Amino acid sequence: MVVLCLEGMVIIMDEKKTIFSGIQPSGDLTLGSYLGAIKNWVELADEYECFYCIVDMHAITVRQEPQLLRKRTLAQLAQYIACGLDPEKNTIFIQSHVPAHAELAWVLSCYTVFGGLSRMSQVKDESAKNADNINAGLFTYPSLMAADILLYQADLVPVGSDQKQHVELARDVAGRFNGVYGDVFTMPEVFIPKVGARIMSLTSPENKMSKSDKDPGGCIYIMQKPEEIMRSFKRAVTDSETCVRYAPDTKPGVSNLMSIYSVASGKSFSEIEAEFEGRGYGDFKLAVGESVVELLRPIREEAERILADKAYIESVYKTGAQRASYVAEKTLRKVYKKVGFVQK
Ligand code: ATP
Ligand code: LTN
Repeated sequence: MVVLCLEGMVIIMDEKKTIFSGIQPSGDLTLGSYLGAIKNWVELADEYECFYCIVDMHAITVRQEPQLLRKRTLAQLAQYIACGLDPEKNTIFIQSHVPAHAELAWVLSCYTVFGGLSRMSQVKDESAKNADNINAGLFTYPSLMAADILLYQADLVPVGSDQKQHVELARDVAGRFNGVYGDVFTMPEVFIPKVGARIMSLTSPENKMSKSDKDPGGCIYIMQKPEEIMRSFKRAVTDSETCVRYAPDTKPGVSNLMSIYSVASGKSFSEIEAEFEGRGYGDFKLAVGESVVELLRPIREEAERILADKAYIESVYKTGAQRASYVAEKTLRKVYKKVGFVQK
């Protein structure tokens, strides 16, 4: 057991393994980020010491409207809690409140090789989407993400499959640093769910469901009203057959709906195939839509309630930043000593 004393507050931390994950407040949270990431955070929360971050510093690699960024950051915090993350048990905080992230990111950028950064697909995708603003932050973003993870000596990083490459880069950086200075960083493992790792757009199922998607019908947001969710599912792209069967290569639209239904209802693919045998896609789409409405309803209602309580939100992010800083600064001090910086 580790006991932390912070400004009169005593925090007791069990010696559990550690989780770190984060989401950018660059848009409203989607069903994809819920099923690919947050749902697993909640499921893993009891077994691990968890740090869940709102990575606002990552978000500014793409131009953000300041008022909107602030609003989304607080809304995302309310949504984390509404999804089931208890701020008493988990450390929930805002990245820019813990300066150690920026400080370690600089050091790690000196241990990140150019070729590794050039291979990152997210850098290529974001550069293509923001051709007028291909900035250095977009390119060095994975060093900041490595700092996020390594500062907390995270054992596990639960994310959707699109983030696997970044966690691998964090492992490369940790390995390179440890190779020079000894065991400074824990080697993080990626945790990707078996179903839900890559939820696709409802209108173009060859693309990932993404909050920056320009087509509003392709994406479900966790705060969306039931009637809007149902409308999007009714319009979801399927195929010219009428058979509910899991075949992602030949039936991407139907297979995506099956993945969503499977995670939302807990049913296996074979149970879903049996349930809709001989029935049309209309019934199937309605059932998927209704399961998602019921999955998201309590989250939306709870998030609205929490968001109205400004004092509570402030107390969560302030306590979160204190707890996170305590752990992060310990790692940073060790790193500074190892690289040869003079102690303050
Ligand atoms: P952007 O459009 O800005 O790229 P995004 O919608 O892809 O954003 P992120 O903030 O990049 O969302 O992702 C948050 C977390 O949710 C990450 O762990 C990511 O892997 C996961 N995630 C995002 N979209 C999906 C998806 N469609 N399917 C499964 N997991 C997802
Ligand atoms: N790159 C991630 C967000 C992110 C993250 C992290 C995820 C930033 N730092 C650390 C896990 C661990 C994204 O774009 N979804």
